[in-house]
Amino acid sequence: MERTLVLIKPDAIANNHIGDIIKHYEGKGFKIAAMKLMKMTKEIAAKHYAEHIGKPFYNDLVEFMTADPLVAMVLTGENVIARVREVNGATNPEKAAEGTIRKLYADSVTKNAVHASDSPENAKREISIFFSEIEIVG
Ligand code: IDP
Ligand code: MG
Repeated sequence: MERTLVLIKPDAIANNHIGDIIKHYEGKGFKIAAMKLMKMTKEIAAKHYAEHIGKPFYNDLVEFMTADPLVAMVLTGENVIARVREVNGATNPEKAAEGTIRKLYADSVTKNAVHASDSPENAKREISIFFSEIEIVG
């Protein structure tokens, strides 16, 4: 069964949308294999967002992601990596399709409610940043 890393970002938590967002994933039949509420450190951010270091939005992104708690989770299911990104919607919520999590709950292109891995390689890499294998069931 495929695994992906999802983060419910600090804006969505501040707006009380943890339950709403989990409902979207459960509604699609994905299973939660690991989950925790935590704060992202600058060190974790630099690992997780390594591909974005040096981009114009990087500092604002890290500032936002490390300021307040987030929820990290591992979801499992068939083709879960691609399907969760569909459920999440486009990075920019103004361009996200109707009914997607970002369309419904995101504040802005940076404060866009959720993160999900974009490939099997990144899913494996990102999951290992947030969870040890014994914390993952399924
Ligand atoms: P993704 O989250 O849809 O995979 P990425 O391109 O991987 O999008 O960017 C990572 C995160 O960086 C986005 O989710 C968003 O929070 C932020 N971000 C991406 N592009 C921009 C931008 O052009 N301006 C501001 N923030 C951005
Ligand atoms: Mg990405």
